[in-house]
Amino acid sequence: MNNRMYSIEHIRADFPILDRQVYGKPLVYLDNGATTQKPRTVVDAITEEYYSVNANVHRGVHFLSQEATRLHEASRERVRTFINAASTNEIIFTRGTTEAINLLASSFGEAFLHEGDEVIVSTMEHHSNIVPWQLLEARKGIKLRVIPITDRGEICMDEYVKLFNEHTRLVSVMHVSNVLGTVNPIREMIRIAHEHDVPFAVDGAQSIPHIAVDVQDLDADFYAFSAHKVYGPTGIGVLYGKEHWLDRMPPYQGGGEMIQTVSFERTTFNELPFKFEAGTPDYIGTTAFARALDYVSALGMEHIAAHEKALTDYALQRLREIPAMRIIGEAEERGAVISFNVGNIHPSDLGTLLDRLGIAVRTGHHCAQPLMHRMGIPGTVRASFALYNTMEEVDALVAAVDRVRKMF
Ligand code: 7TS
Repeated sequence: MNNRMYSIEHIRADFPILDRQVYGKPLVYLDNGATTQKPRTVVDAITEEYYSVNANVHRGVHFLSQEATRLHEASRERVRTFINAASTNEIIFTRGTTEAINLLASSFGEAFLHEGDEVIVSTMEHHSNIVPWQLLEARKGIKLRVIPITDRGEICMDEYVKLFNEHTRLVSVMHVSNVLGTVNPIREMIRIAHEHDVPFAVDGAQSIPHIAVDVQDLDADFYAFSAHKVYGPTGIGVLYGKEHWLDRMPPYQGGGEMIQTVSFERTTFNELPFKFEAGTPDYIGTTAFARALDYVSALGMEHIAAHEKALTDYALQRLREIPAMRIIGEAEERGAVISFNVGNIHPSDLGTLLDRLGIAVRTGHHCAQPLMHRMGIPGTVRASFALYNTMEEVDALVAAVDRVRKMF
């Protein structure tokens, strides 16, 4: 590691769970695509705020309420700087990526989608970026158009371009695949969509933890992600949206916080971002989320990316030495996710036996059944890396996979 600050021992000491044993073996946690472990600073933020600040945010005149509100809104500002949004009005707190995309589908759909309109997604999408649009197919009679992918697991750009027509209203595509590891050419895809005057939404669930994202530089119209995949708490996420879109979109849910005045004759809605945040927000979670972003920023996204690339390159090289190994996803540009199958061993059998050896991986369809269908497989075993994983853990994975292979 060329960065002297990137001390893996010090980093691992920040994550108490990494010292755990499972079945009497040291835990090798390689399920970071599903959720990441939390550093002490994030967990401490939760207890500190409950012990010393807790009070409902906004509207309150008393001291604690104002302090809690200040922390909550400072977290919004922290998210804004992290993705370089132009304004905190563009940062909507949600429960996660899934809720962010549902908010978008529901509200953008209400304002801008009509029968016969088309939304473009890709074959490799997570169900979170398929099903909300399918609900609109049923409710509003819109049509989903699907970008095909190559055998290597890359977007077919020629086919993408051909999908645009006068009915296209939105493109919604993932930045990084949670199965293939593919880093999609999002910037170029956004540019093409904008050439057709079509806005572009990005599912950033798997990119935010791994690469520096600048929404203005990408020119993304919407960008969705979850705190828990970037070392933050569960139950918090973000929908970034350009203000000129959010301004024209109706509320997603009704309730407290999102209103200006309510009467039985006429109710008026709050301004951005509160228009989209009905009810008491998870203000404890947002504080902890901001701590998580501080944590990764202090390490430096570029150093995290370099560390994870070294892990991934090494893992790919070592895994390929195993007989009957099939890597699913051979994209040129790839992130810290490796899916594979070995011979005819069912992925869930392989995953269960790896678990017994202390190695936590995910198996199955990874909420991407259309992708599994495209690749002609029932599922994969997936190892996904984080900033705290080590080369020794890669060795442990490879040794365990080879051991299981020999058993079959
Ligand atoms: N989009 C992508 C690309 C994802 O990988 C996930 C979660 C989601 C959306 C949904 O995020 P949530 O925080 O709202 O649940 N992916 C995974 C996974 O790969 N294994 O478990 C969850």
